[in-house]
Amino acid sequence: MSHRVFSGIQPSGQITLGNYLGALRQFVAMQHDAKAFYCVVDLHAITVAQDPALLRERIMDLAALYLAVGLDPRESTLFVQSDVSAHSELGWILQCVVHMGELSRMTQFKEKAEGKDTVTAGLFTYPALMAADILLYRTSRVPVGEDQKQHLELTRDIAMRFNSRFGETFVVPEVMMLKEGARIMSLDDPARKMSKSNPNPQSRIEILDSPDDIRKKVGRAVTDSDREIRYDPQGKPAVSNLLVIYSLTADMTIDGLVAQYEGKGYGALKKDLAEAIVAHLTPIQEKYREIRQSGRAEDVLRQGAITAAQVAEETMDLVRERVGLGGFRRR
Ligand code: AQP
Repeated sequence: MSHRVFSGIQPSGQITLGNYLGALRQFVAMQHDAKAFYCVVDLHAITVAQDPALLRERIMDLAALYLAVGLDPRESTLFVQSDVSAHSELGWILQCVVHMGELSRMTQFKEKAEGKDTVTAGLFTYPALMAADILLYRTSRVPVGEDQKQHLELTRDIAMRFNSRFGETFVVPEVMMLKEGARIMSLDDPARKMSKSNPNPQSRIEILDSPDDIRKKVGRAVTDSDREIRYDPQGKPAVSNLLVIYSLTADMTIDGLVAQYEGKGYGALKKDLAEAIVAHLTPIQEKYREIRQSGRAEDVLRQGAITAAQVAEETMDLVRERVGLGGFRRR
């Protein structure tokens, strides 16, 4: 077992096709030949205000979805971030390693803070907690979408700085991004990525959307000015985005799709795309409902928290020793 894999998703809304195609599907593919840890990152979700009862529901929704898409608790450790307190502890230590200037350059912070009167300190220091999540498990590979690339680069810098200051402690992780699908764009604006917390629900397909909602949302998706169906992310970003989604959900090449729709209008493409998404998501939704009703996810998360905490504590013992912190509980 050569690789350690870690990744997470925030329970900050209903999971989108962007989260699924860019991240979640990679989680499933990577669990077979690695020791994998997949987390519901609830501490990240509270960097913006969350309703407590809704947050709890969304944690369980996301855990059930992890299982429904094919994450197997016999292969992957599935757990909730706040159940392993080492995440917060290492997050603090890494806040004392990362620089204000580095955090200020993070584009996700700038985007999320834009237009707000006030934002939490947690939103600003989020990348230090994310670095902690990853480094705790001595992770070598992190499957993520493109929006997380900058945070991953900072994680690597933090790991290298820590190692050079305190001695070899952390594995410096590699980012794993798909060539296609790493950045699925909004249906209403192809200049913005699809996001679960976008206030406009028409901007995204949610994994649990009904077939009718999927058909309506795809039907209303913006398209580009001329009628030609071709793959050109710069010149025709909206249609190119639809082609990427189509290719990934129907498992067809983009070239094959372009040839298939030559001379046909956007209407035909959208109609077939909606059906491809419905066909792809229906079995996942069926499994999800069954798992959600069974209460199985709770048992998985309970066991996952125990396994994850053991691994995380081993790392923390070393970190405390390296940094020169306390340690009296164990003496
Ligand atoms: N549009 C996207 N295309 C491809 N991958 C995406 N991811 C997010 N959006 C897209 C990837 O999904 C994983 C989980 O993301 P997250 O929950 O940590 O938060 P995020 O990256 O900020 O995603 P959202 O959906 O935009 O959430 P909110 O609205 O809560 O901030 C990550 O691997 C991410 O790259």
